[in-house]
Amino acid sequence: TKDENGIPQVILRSPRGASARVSLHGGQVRSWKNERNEELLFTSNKSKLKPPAAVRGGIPTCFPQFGNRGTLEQHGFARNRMWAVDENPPPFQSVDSNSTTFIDLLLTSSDDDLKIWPHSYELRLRVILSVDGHLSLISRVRNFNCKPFSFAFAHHTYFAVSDISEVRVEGLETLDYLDNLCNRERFTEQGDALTFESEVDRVYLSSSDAVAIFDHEKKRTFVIRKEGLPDIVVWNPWDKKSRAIVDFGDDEYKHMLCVDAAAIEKPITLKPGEEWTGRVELSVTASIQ
Ligand code: TA6
Repeated sequence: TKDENGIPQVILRSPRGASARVSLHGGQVRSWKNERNEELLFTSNKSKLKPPAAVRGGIPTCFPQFGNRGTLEQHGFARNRMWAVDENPPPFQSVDSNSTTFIDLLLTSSDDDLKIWPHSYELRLRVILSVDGHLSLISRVRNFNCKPFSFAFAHHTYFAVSDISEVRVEGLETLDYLDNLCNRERFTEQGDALTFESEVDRVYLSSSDAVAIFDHEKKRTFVIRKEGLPDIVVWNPWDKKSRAIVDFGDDEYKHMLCVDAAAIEKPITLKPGEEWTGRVELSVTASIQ
């Protein structure tokens, strides 16, 4: 189908009523709803929703760069390109196809992009919605070059929360992190859970456990499980930064939190013909707090 701007999109539905909406613009998950049709992802009311602008919300695919410390647009170009439906992808690792619905998308190097990032690649994304409404993203990057290339990667996930000051994140205890607010200096997390009372912009390193986001007011817990994506980005712009972001409402920071499965500290290097796979599974439960 097409969205309100005529952009092709695919809607996945689970038999119990959960759904996910994936846009070919950026290979971006734009919506993920639970069985009560509640929207679980945040999108700014001020976001422009059509190419070439980046959509400020949902789950942008950040490739081949994360952040804006590089030569490419913020978070790389993949999030701003039109992807294609991948009719016959090389077999993905086992996906239990009778208990899930999924869509395969593909982005390959374009002539224009080769001018700014001179590497031939195939980026494949499989978005999976399971029977019980879990959302999985499996990404694969293959090097079609004649020489190695390196890239950073993130599923930049904007979770919808009822009130950021009532949110707690667990699973990052004792990890080191790079603090974007202190020119990426390295610190160690001392707290026993992450709570929020000001801007946070960090890359937690080599987190292997699941990460849980407790939304106190909604009595809801998001759980993030991942493979092949060693880092976790945690970002809330708070009030001052929100005012500085043109397509972001001044008080929208209260209702969102980015927690991104990512590979940032150590970029991934692929030799010609090699392929990398990253996988993240998002689930949400009515939590007993
Ligand atoms: O660390 C996350 C981050 O790089 C923040 O510094 C902020 O720039 C944010 O991403 C911007 O993401 P957006 O989706 O708005 O481009």
